[in-house]
Amino acid sequence: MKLYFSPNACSMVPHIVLEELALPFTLVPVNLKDKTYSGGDFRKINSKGQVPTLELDSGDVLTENSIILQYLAGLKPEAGLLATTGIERFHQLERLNFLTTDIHKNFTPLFNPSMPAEGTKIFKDILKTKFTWIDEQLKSSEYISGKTFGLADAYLFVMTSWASAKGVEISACERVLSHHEKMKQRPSVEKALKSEKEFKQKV
Ligand SMILES: N[C@@H](CCC(=O)N[C@@H](CS)C(=O)NCC(=O)O)C(=O)O
Repeated sequence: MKLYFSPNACSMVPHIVLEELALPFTLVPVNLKDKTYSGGDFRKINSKGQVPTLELDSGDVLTENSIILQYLAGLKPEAGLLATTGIERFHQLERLNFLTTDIHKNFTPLFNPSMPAEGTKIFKDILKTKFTWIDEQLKSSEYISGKTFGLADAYLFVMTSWASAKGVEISACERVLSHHEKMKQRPSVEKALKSEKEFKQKV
């Protein structure tokens, strides 16, 4: 499999999951500004020009983070990154969906250099509310996916990294912050951070 990615982007989530599942994969960096990669025009791989994009050994190409994550979890269901049956599966997907939509997409304007300061404040305040909701959920479960590490935990790790990079005020979200510290200790997260940092240094 090939994971088309950009360092520190949301593609770090499937990167962590690939490491967690110990699946064989190659990382292919994409320049999101001009939509190019080592093979030329990235839009020929994913016409939306977005990462993550997963190219399977069959040549099939999957896009949309939550779909890629569910596909990967399904390759090794015994790893327990997503419940395979029952209502628990749907509760885990609820959390994942909240992270990929309500949280992720409210960060997008903060990456836009033409966003005026008033707009930035509005999105930061929205995000603070969303992280506070996540913090509340972590009162009753150690992981945002439930009793054990799951897909949503890898997603939350990347979103919390963005909160710190973009100055979203989440210092009161103590459980979110300790979740982040705990995630940093996972070998899969350590490996993904290290290799993305190496790619970033090369760019
Ligand atoms: N709907 C997509 C959104 C992915 C996304 O927003 N990716 C960002 C990087 S974090 C990206 O590729 N941005 C460049 C662009 O949208 O042109 C998904 O869930 O995978």
